[in-house]
Amino acid sequence: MNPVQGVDQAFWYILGISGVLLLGITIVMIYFVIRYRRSKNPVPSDIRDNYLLEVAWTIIPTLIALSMFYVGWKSYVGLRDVPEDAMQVEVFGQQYSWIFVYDNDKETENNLVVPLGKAVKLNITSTDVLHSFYIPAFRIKVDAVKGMTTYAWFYADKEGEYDVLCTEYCGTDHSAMVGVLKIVPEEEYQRWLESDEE
Ligand SMILES: [Cu+2]
Repeated sequence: MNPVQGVDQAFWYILGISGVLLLGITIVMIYFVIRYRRSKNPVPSDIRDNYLLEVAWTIIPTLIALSMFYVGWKSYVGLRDVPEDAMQVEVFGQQYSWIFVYDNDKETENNLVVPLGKAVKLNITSTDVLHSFYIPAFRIKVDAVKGMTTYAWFYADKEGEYDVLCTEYCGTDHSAMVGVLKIVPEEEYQRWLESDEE
């Protein structure tokens, strides 16, 4: 599965459960406030020990929490498991731009071009301070740390242009540390890769 779908599924699943709980708890709370208000129910009943109820309210929320963990874990594994045929690009974060280096030593600034239909692995590091490499459209966000290589991957399945951002405050021009990801047809990519065009 494309990790974008995995992340979105986890998001909607957790949001959905949160919504159901919010509604359910609020409705029951409002009902109790009205039904058991002092004028209707002046003497509170003293209820003790309900074995079945206690087991139910322990087990059901545990299962719900575990199911959220499972959906989240699956999406995380999707983001970390790089397909073997992925092409690789080296990424350097620096104050204040992203540098991309290709197999043939072509180097670009703030301009990541990849061919349509390919899995792309980005090997990410920093030349100075902490940055964070972020492409919202592909749900990837990974720290760029000096002296360490982290990675992210995405499946370039839609032609177009997408934002590349730094999402870790890295200095005065952090907000200007913006690049673009261009997904283009294979032939156009090859032509670009061999050319001097940035
Ligand atoms: Cu930065």
